[in-house]
Amino acid sequence: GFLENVVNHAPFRAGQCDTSYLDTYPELFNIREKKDRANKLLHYIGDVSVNGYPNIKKRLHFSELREATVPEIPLDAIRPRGTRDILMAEGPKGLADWVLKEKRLLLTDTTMRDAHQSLLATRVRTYDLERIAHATSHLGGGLFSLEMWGGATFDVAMRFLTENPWERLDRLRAQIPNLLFQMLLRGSNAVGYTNYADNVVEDFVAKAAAGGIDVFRIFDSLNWTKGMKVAMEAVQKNNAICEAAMCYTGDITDPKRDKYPLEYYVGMAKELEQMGAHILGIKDMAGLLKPFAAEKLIKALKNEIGIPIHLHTHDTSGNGGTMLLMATQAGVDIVDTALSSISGLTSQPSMNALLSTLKGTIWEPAVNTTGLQQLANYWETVRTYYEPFESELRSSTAQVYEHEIPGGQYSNYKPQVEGLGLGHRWEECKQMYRKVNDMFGDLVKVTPSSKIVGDMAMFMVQNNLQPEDVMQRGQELTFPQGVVDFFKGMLGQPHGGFPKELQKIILKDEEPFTHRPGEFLEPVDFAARKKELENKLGHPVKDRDVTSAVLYPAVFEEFDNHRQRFSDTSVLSTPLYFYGLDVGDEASIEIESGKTLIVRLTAIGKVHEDGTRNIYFELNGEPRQILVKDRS
Ligand code: BTN
Ligand code: 3PY
Ligand code: ZN
Repeated sequence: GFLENVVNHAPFRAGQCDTSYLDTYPELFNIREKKDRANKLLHYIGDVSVNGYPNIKKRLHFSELREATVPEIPLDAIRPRGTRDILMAEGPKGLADWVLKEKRLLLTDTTMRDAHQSLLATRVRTYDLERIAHATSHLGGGLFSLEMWGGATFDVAMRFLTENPWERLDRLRAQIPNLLFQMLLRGSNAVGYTNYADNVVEDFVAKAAAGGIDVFRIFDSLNWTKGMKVAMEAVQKNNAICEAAMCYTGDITDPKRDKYPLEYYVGMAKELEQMGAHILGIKDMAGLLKPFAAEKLIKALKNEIGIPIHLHTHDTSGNGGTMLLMATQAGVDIVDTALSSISGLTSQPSMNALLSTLKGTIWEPAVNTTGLQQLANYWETVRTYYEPFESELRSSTAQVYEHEIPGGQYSNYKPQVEGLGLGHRWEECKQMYRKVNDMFGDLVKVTPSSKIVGDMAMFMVQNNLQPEDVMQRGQELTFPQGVVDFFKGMLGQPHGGFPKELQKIILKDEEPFTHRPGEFLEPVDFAARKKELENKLGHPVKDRDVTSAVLYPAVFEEFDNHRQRFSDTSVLSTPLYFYGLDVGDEASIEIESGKTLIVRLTAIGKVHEDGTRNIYFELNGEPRQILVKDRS
């Protein structure tokens, strides 16, 4: 209206008028900002309505998706005292002692991180997490922790969901002050796929701890403890809980698979305890730990170490629930499970099912079974929004003992294989994954070493190569850069070393090194990076966004461009964000607390010569028209 005309008027914009009144009352400009925001969001909605969300195999329709029911928490309900209250009172060591004394089995709920990383390609948005957060803090009262950050979520939030991972942390922390927040940290690779300079890892941990992460599960993708030290010390320095994890691979019950026997794990566990871990994590990322192996492992560890044991697995084979039961009987302290509707297959075993199993036993967890069912019901509906990201795995499969693909990689690997046009050779890619593992000397495979194996397998399938071909004609081949860097030692040293002959073939004339990569990487000058970034983006940035940009330079910039162009699209519901509207659909958007926009798509105009279309909306009952490029 009038105000818009004024602020767009050239003399006004050039400052050729007395604006002291406006300077005195900056709040007058809020209207403009809100209008601007509404306009930007309409552009996003118009764009996604016309062009769809990039790279999804199936488009759903806004009007066909149901709103998920959020369990009602009475206004006067008192939030249950939780594990975070214990941490606040007793500190990390006190919390670990409390765990040891607790006879009941403790549960971590992975629904907000690994479960959807493993079933839905990490695509669950902050919107859906935040809506259930308050109810989770009440109904999840007796849980040990919520795993809700880290792993692939940091990257995927920016890259595919165009949202800020730090804001996700803030928004969840604000709603859930009583339960421990847990993240997955890839040691020297932080939340990335490559080793970073030590000060980058230290900076990241400090910011994550300040943002509200309590438990850091730290691992190294080769079980190389040297690659964990910097991160572990940073966590200890920030007075958070240091859960140092060893990754489980192979099979300790198979005498033929003797590279990783029981003694290997006991030795590593002792080392991690000596390095100051508050909790020992066992990270069975692919679900290879079989029931009797779990019994053997937990019993041995309970005899050899004095810190609590936290067991993580994936239910890919369908043996996950049985395995957790054996581990429970053997004395494990904490296990990872997911709410039933987002459990099973490549995700964690079902929490709700394990609860029924343990009912009436000495291990029965002190949680609200009905409440956890209500939370599972919420996620059952929310999951339908993400259908295009589901893998085609419909039943559990013992094939995982052959290919050994981690659950968190599986649901992302499939789209990568499809993206290369190799969808019809998926079976071959899985088998090649194992062949590459054996060729590489039988590795611990977990991000990022798993990505190296996966990339190499895709490369070999794409180029019709077998391991023999690589050994014979490798000198002529150009290998994926990640594979070359891996053999150079950029991710650290694998147990037993690299296979020498293959290493020569892949590195050609380059010399590998055996030092810790972090010792050689230049420390990052954060102040300089901040200046650079602000100059490039043309607006001020927060310190933690500098951290994001240091970890993921290109991804962060693209995310920032999206935000400048469309404003914060994390306020859009998930159906709206992925699928836009069809003509006649109406959606409400709460752009901030108490401020709601009602958007109705009234018509989509014909394509113009230049490929644009007019999109007609009603915004709070007023007609609005925008121009969108049709990219079809
Ligand atoms: C894994 O690969 O082990 C974990 C899944 C991570 C997937 C993300 S999606 C974007 C990025 N590019 C990749 O190739 N993988 C990661
Ligand atoms: C990750 O690092 O993202 C994982 O989930 C590894 O299992
Ligand atoms: Zn996992």
